[in-house]
Amino acid sequence: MTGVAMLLQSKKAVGGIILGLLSACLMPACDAGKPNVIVFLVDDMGPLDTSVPFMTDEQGTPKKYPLNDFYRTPGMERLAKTGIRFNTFYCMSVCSPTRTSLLTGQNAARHHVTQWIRSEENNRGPNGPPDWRWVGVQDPSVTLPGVLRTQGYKTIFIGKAHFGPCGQPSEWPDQLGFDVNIAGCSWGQPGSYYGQDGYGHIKGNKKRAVPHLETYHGTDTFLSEALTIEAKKQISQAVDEGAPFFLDFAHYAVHAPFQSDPRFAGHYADSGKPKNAQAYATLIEGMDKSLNDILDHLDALGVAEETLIFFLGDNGSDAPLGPTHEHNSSFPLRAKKGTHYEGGMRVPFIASWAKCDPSNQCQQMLPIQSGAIQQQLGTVMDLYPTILGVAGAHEPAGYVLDGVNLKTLLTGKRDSSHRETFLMHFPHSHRSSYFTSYRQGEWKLIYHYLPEKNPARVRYELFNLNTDPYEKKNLAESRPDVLLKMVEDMVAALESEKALYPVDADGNDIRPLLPQ
Ligand SMILES: [Ca+2]
Repeated sequence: MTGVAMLLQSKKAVGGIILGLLSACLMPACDAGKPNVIVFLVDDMGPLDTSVPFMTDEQGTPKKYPLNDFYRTPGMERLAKTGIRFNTFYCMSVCSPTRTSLLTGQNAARHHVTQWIRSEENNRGPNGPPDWRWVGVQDPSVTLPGVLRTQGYKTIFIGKAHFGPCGQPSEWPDQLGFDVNIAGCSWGQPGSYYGQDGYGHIKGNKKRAVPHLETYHGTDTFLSEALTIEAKKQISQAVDEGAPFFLDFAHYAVHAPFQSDPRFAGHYADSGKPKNAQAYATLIEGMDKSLNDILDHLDALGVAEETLIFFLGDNGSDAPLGPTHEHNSSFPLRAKKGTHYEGGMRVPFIASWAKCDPSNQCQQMLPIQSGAIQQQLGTVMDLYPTILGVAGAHEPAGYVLDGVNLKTLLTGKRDSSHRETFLMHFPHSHRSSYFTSYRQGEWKLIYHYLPEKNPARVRYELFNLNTDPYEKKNLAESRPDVLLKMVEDMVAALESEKALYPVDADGNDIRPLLPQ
């Protein structure tokens, strides 16, 4: 080889290396095996608060109910077309326990954030366990964003946090593994949804004024819109920086106060529904516009194909449509937020790539069945292992997980190894007080520790959700065989998760009693 030829060859080699480095730098996040992930969390949204049907008939075909015709959610319809939704997806019955399960992949019975967190004082209630985790989760090394951050993800929080009380590190998402926090703090509701009110800083409930959004104070920008503008900015910035991102976009909507969003009020004026129910519907529609805007923005930036979206509510519906324990707010489901019935803890859930492209490498890694509806149950705890799975990450060594990876269920197939159980433990006082509900296959047990303090006034409620999905007929007395087994299995589940029990006046645990 001549000297010139050698020089040319070495130049070519160097050029190749440089080109390789450049293409690695410019490589879309997905080619590196790390898709962007957005959790789009809606506060207090139930599975009937949408024009997308989540209920199914006996053949598993989506079935519409009157509430589906009342609400308008074209953004969710778009996401349901590209993704898969779950007929049965469970969260805890109130905010902070669900949000902590999302962060940790653990059940509330195990992480011990069993009650919603009151910001200024410990709200364990008269018989609540003294050691419940009012201070929230404090260790960022085990949280979902904390682990994703070690994998090169930029981690962004926008909206309502409600992870911890005032004065604790858990008050602020950027102490829990998020690089960026906009509008998240201890508050479980906004001081006001109106920009003219400064979201509570100028007018409204000043003790719950939303932080960080001063730019919009005194304008007509509704809170859901302001958060969306901020989310789009953060997405653009993360894409510019070239790192994959994890965005926990947690709307304050549709939690009370039920303030009407003027952009959508006209759609419900002739509905015949009460004013606060109309206002609630405008909050739903504003949240839905936000989803649509985010999908458009991802598409415009050219990252929709490599961005995975998980849409869900954080507890059952709080729609102001009737008595707490009856079949109104989530008809045909029974009851609403905070209760032990299905309406208390069933939420809408959709998983989808922001834009379908089966040839995309990331989507091949996690194929999602478009337009499908999954009949097997999922829970909020499952998001932690599912998201770590797509990011190629693992939970910290020795860490105990209660969630399972939903990968197979997202393909629309049946997963015979998937557990069909859900334990929901609530040892506090609220709309439903001092209960554990335990779903196992077709059966659901509700155990009341202090039956005299609950509207049910019974210790045991037992429903067969196959034959009685709307919990109308208590079978506790007519099926003592099933009742005994369900109580035994519930006790075993509580013990294995190291649950804390309600206590009596002397501070002694009130443990579950087996039926006589
Ligand atoms: Ca909530």
